[in-house]
Amino acid sequence: MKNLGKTAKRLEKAVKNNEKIILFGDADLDGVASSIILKETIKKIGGICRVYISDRKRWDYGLSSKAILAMKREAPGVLVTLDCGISNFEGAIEARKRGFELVIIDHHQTLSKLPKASIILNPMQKGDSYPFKKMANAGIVYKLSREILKERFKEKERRFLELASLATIADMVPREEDNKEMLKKGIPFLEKSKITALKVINKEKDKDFISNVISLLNITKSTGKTNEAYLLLTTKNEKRAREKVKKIKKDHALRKRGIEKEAEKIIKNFKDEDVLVFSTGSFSSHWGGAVASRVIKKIKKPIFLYSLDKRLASGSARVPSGDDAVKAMKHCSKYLCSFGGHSAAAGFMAKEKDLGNLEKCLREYFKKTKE
Ligand SMILES: [Mn+2]
Repeated sequence: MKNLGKTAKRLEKAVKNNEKIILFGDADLDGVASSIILKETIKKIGGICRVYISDRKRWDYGLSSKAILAMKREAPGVLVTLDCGISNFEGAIEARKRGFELVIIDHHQTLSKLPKASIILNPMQKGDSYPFKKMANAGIVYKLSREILKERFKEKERRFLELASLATIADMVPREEDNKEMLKKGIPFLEKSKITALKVINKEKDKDFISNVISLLNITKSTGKTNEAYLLLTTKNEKRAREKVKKIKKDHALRKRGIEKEAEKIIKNFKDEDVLVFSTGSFSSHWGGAVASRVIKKIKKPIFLYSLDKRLASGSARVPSGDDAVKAMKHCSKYLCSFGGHSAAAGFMAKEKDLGNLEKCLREYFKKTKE
């Protein structure tokens, strides 16, 4: 994989030279698992790093300028993005301006250009000959950790396998090749997990235990610098884990009702002649993806959902298999401030005044691809 060795060497050098390392992970389980694996890897070779988990509500998606501002007092240092960054052009410039050296570790599709970073580790980038492109980000970080720890990787292998497997399932990447191999080893470990929080969640030896964990932990509340999933997966204190699980379960039930209601509303209003659902709702922007996922299960059409805040729309796209949301947005990029993600699930930001044109452009694009 292009830059795997280079990234490992850069981090080893940073530890040796006592440089500050700051990890910036995406908010979902893949971002959280990636952050935990890399943090513990760096700790194992004697380094310390600060972890920030994206707070999409406060900072928008990914490595935004707002996120850089929130981390500015950590500069100078090596800032590593995990499960985000590949489409954050402004954030990359802002990071450099604030005195960070930027290392991007991401698995999302690359756009027509790459952000300015010191190193980019992403099998999707041009010139990367690694044959399998569809790992979760935590799957890439798992390989990076093995590269850094060498023989000592064994001591962490089980925990990292559990975390990376959880992320691989949560991110819904295809269960083929490297992913299949990982899950073959990882799932039996997960079912008898040694992670304190997972032991607490699996008290009743639930048969849907893994999907239960994912629905509880994939979207959790921010706690300032990190989020509830991060804190839960890193605590060794069983009592604290029990309390946190109880709270997360309560929030989750509430959120689930909100998401279902919103999805039902969109499904009810859907007019069959449409090739595309383009809609706004009262959901907060970080639920958009969950609502869209629910809607597309019923209505097998491309769906773009957004919520508006200060004339800026932030949204989630889901498209049926065979379609490509990122390609569609590349086609309509002049009406978008930013976008990125995977072919089946992606995110975007657009100015309110461009939404009409964006919708028109997307409708035309999908109509054409159906011809
Ligand atoms: Mn991911």
